Amino acid sequence: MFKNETKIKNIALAMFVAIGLFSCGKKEENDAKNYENVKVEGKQVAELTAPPFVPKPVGNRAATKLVVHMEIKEQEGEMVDGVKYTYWTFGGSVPGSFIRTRVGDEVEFHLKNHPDNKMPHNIDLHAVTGPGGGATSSLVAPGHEKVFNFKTLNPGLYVYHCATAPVGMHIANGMYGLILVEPEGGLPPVDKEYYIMQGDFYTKGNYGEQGSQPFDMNKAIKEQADYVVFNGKVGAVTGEKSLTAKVGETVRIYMGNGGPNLVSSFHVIGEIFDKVHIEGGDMINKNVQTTLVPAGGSAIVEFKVDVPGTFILVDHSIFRAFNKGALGMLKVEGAENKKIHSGTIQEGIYLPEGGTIQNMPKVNGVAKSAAPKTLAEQIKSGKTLYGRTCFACHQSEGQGVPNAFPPLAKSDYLNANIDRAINAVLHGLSGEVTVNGKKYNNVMTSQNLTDDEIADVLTYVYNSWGNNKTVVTPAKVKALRAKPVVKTKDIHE
Ligand code: HEC
Ligand SMILES: [Cu+2]
Repeated sequence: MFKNETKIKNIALAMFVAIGLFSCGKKEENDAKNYENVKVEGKQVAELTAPPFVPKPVGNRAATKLVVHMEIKEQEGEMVDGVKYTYWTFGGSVPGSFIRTRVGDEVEFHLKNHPDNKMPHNIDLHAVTGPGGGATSSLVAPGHEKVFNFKTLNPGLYVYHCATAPVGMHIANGMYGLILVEPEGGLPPVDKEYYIMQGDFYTKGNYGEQGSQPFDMNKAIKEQADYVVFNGKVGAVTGEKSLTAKVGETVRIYMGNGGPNLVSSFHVIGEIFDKVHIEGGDMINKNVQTTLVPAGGSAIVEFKVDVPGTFILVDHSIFRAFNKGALGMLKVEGAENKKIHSGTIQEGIYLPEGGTIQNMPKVNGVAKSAAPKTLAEQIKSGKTLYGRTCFACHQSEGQGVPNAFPPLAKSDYLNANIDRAINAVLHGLSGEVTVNGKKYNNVMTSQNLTDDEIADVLTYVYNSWGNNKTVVTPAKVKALRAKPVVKTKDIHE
């Protein structure tokens, strides 16, 4: 009896689910059908762009026959200063060329494998309805070209990638990109559009190990990425290569994730996404802090920039950002808006994250001095302070982290100018600096320490790891603190 009742319930449930699925499936089929029957007008060659740029919007144009010429190139590039890596690319960049289509377009895809390449490749476009997303019809040997056609039936932002065995290896070497299928009439216009794609890389040597670094299959299988980057390399979207916008503009980022393994928690420090096309589809979420971009997936994010400054793009799995490369920059120029952001010591670029992580409780900087300390006492207290504040970035032996945090050990920058070092701790430091011949372009937050503490910690640093044994007195720090902040390129970019 009891058993029977459950049975009936289960049958009812199954029917309900079946009807639900059926009707849902039917509707989607109708939508896709609509586009299947859209007539195309004329023929044009698709504009392709390398990241971080995207081709012109489709606007109001009718569906057309769109010819895509995509060339595969295996080429050496630089993962980070001094680290060479052989990338396999669609169109000569990682991620590959951005393809922009309209729903209903008939795409004639020419996939060319450069004669100098060593491997066969193909392409699986997630925007394609059909076997392998095109992969089964596009396998192409070096020195050959394959042509296949498809019709775009579903609007959205789609990943494409190589799907030649071993698939993971082809993707890990950079073989992915984005294809946008705009809806009829195009996406609403915005002021700036950019193309960013995350990828994880696996090398024989660890992060920053110099020289030519081959792909490491074992690390890839274990998902132990040495590099997690935006647009194929560390620093592809920082410094001179930062994205730019002006106050008041709306920025749209086409964000993809090639993987092969890791999902991205995409976040822009100091901004809130006004709109997110979740997973690159139709559904729009609003007022989002961090959006998840799956491996082999995408998102379209939009936000208006209201205040000037440098906004940092990160994968909020935050060690990836600060230690593996998943960090980009958007530089916004224009007038301050004190109502939205008051702007404090560091002109407000970075405090939401860096500030809360690193700041010690605010003190007013007045030295509560007792008797002056001996050098040994200063070093002892400085060592403790170092472990509490500087250690996180500059590391235990002052060795720093390649391409992220400059060394304090034998640092020519430190040893050359004491005032400058004191100012860095007092006011923070951002913009490009060169330490021991290597360039850094990152943000050090101000440290909120008293004059005594700054004197001690710098004395400790100067008397360790081969530095020049300077003794920094609280009086010297006090004198510098009293001076107005000079907005040089070092402090303010
Ligand atoms: C949040 C990470 C972080 C912390 C904490 C930090 N720094 Fe820095 N520091 C940096 C970064 C990043 C730079 C380079 C800034 C740039 O690129 O403009 C830097 C640069 C410096 C420099 C100049 C460059 C060099 O290597 O000689 C000195 C000196 C320095 N820091 C000292 C300190 C001291 C002392 C402390 C602790 C009181 C400290 N920093 C805490 C991140 C940090
Ligand atoms: Cu391939």
